[in-house]
Amino acid sequence: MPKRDVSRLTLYGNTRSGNCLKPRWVADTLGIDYDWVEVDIFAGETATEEFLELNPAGQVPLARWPDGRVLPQSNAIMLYLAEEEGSELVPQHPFKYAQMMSWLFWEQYSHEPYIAVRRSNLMFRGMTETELDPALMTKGRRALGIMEMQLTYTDWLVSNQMTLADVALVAYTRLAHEGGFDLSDFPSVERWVSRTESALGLPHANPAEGAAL
Ligand SMILES: N[C@@H](CCC(=O)N[C@@H](CS)C(=O)NCC(=O)O)C(=O)O
Repeated sequence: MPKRDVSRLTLYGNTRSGNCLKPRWVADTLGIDYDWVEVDIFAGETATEEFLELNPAGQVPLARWPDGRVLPQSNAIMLYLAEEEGSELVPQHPFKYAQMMSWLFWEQYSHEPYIAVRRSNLMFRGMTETELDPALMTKGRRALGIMEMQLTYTDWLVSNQMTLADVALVAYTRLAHEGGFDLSDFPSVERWVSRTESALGLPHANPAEGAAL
């Protein structure tokens, strides 16, 4: 990993990781300047002494400011960037704010551990379908079903516009096909993925075309 003389926000991340792209999309959407440091997880770059000094958890994404502050955790970084900018990605109303937080916690505990992990096992860890824990598919589909229930009735997960809940959840939902999930079983989720990708200015992650980041 190159050493950097930071003079502005630095985001350490890997562009194949949905978690890492979340804060990058928020920074891009809000016009926040940053330097991106690509970290090769599989080459052990999150386990070097230099990186562990920045984040003892040995994980990306990680935000670092010139004054020495560092912040891990994708959802915390997104939230901080958006709140600092007074962005509408964060609802003002306390209950809507709490609803957004509810989705953010749910994403980390009940969505990412199944959908992202299944994708990672297939895409990056060389596992075959038969080697995978069957619970990853069952619980991942359950998560998609919960999103479908909400998105059947509303265009966005919270409120009548995109919030950080949508940004967090689209990160791996748009790549769910790479984990073997068939989004055509969840038509409202599929439409919401396109809507959110358009709002973020992202290319559509088309299953037929393979990975798009
Ligand atoms: N809850 C964390 C998860 C971060 C995470 O799992 N990062 C992975 C890449 S997606 C990582 O750095 N893995 C390296 C490792 O655990 O050694 C977040 O949302 O930022």
